[in-house]
Amino acid sequence: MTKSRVLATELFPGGVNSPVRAYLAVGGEPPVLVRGEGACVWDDRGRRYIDYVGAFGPLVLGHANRAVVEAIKNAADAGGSFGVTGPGEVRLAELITERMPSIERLRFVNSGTEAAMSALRVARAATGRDLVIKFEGGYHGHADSLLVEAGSGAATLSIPGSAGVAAPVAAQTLVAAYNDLASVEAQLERHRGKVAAVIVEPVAANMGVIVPAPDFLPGLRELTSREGALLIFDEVITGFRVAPGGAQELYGVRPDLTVLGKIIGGGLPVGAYGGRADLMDMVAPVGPVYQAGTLSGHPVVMAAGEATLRGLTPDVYERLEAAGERLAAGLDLEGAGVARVGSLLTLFFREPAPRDFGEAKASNTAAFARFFHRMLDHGVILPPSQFEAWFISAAHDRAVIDATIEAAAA
Ligand code: KE4
Repeated sequence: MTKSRVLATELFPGGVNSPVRAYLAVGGEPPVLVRGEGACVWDDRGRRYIDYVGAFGPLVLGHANRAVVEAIKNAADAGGSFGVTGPGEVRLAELITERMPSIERLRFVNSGTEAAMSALRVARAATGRDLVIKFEGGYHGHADSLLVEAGSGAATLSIPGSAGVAAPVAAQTLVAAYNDLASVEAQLERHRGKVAAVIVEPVAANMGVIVPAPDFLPGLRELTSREGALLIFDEVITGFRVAPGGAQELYGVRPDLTVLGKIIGGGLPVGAYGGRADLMDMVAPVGPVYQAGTLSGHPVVMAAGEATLRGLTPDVYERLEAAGERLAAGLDLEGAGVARVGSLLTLFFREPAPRDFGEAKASNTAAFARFFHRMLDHGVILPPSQFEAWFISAAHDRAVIDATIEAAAA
């Protein structure tokens, strides 16, 4: 174990500041990465890797994108956070609301977790109902009420829910099956008049990528409208990645509230929640829902987010789609199946690619772990779990994609 790892293990639980980084699902010692540029990262021994982690989604333009770095430098040079609304927040919010018209009003926070928990609070206040429905394998951050059979880190660590979540809190969260409208209808019927909201990753990405069945998202819209529950799209990963207006544009379904993160901060800590103006006017200081944050809307974060969204031009989306298509077609491995939406994909060690969490869980995770290390040895670094998505950036050009395909076939 390297010296820095020994020190890290003494300083942080498991030596990490987020569980998935400990490589428990794939074994071995994580590299110590010290530099990133474009589609690549370098470790402390100078080894180069083609990177499909991309900070788990935010770096859709690649590492150290010049426009993003310049924007961060200029905002930092102008001084820090002033404790009043600044022009950077307004500019980024304008870009977000232009591209996602379902968001009439929004509030910036500092993580996807904060955004999701705040959106649930608004939903409960707006409906006067206590229960929420999430999906098995869905991950919306680590707020108590959402760590109930969560996906992502929890699924990777095989912990259904989490220790420390009070039973009465967990009891307020119902679980349905992704791509199974009947399971949602059953929960709504069983708890008629008591469900405040259904929260869903419109493209599931925390059980690996699971593509929504054609009737799933429209069905959720119809069921929640009929039952007087709100529909919340968690677009922390899909937002501005799978289409200029996110999954809600791609699939043509308008949620009541949207949760955002990752890309809108250009790699810096960020989250946002927003939607119908009547709902967002429930939030303090206008309405009775309290939510606050010392560094919410920080000028440097807003500048990074604005530069990133401005860098997401039609041409870049075409490149992201072409790169995703080429990579998916090239990952032709025995016993493996690829699920993809745009520049978001997962290579599952099961065939065909799973349609829900149950099928995803049945993937051959040992085969994934072997593949992960083989790719690492060939200079490609993947998210260290079968239950994570690979993130392609605008910097992943044809040469990088073809080198990845070659490494996978080696
Ligand atoms: P954060 O609180 O980590 O900023 O966002 C939570 C979150 C909310 N919603 C979705 C759909 C998410 O994917 C996430 C966080 N994603 C994981 C990756 N699957 C972050 C990586 C990690 O936990 O270290």
